[in-house]
Amino acid sequence: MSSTTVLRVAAAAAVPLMVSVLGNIIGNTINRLRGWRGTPPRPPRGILLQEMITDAQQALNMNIENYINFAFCGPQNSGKSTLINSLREIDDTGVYNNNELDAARVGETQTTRETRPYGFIEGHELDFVRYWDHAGCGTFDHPTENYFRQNLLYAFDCILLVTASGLGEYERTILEHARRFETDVVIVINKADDRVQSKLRRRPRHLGQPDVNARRLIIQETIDEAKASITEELRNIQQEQVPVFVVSAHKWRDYQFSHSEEDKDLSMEIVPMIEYILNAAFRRRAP
Ligand SMILES: Nc1nc2c(ncn2[C@@H]2O[C@H](COP(=O)(O)OP(=O)(O)O)[C@@H](O)[C@H]2O)c(=O)[nH]1
Ligand SMILES: [Mg+2]
Repeated sequence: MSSTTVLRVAAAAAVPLMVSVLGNIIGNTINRLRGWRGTPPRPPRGILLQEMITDAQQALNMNIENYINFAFCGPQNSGKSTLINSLREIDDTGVYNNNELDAARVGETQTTRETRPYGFIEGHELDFVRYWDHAGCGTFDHPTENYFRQNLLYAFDCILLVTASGLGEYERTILEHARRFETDVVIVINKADDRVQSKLRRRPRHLGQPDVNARRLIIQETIDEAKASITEELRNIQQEQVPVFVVSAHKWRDYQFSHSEEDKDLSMEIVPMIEYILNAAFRRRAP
């Protein structure tokens, strides 16, 4: 076949989806969920589906039928905006039209003042997914009883509770309400690259730079230690079923550009985290 024939065949067929770095690893999970675009998530008991659809539209301008929506909550500075950017495979400077394709603003002086969605360009294989940078999370110590309901957190397919340390009052309240409103939630321990760095600094000099196996061992230790303390806290509040993912938003972003195995290893549990939330969305939408 000549190259012009190939071109003509490609043009006649449906436009192929852009395959992302993530798609190369968990393409099947993405495609399976894609088929459920158009089916809204199941509402929690006591809330009518139509009411949930309308409320989400009116309060947040959120379309829960045609998009899969994930909420990123957690204290300021835990890296929510950075994580959203890295999952969208852009750096922190990407600005398009001040719309939902912009980069989420990162850093202390550019905090999120309003809850807003970030998406993908049409034709990207994740173009049916919206990541919501949730405003106001963790800006107060004692979220009110109505916080979850007022912010319509139950209308999201899954909540990602991002923290760089342990569980405070805010996180515990979100967990409790998520259980009450039958909404999936995961805990994301971000900035784990910092923990690896401190471990490396403590490594005896005579051992030199770690090789691949030593590096992977250090990473696994970091993940295990970070999880052990959170798991203990979760057990104390009878929430041990909540999954915990230890990640580095920075290293996942680096990996988009470097494609180096080292960056991928150091991004830690980013891929299992995404796979988990996509499956959570699937469970909530598929009958
Ligand atoms: N070391 C490290 N720093 C991070 C990571 N993610 C975010 N940060 C830094 O943490 C700070 C706060 O990030 P930002 O995304 O604005 O947090 P937000 O307030 O939760 O949205 C910024 O200086 C980021 O560069 C990470 O994975 N590793
Ligand atoms: Mg932010």
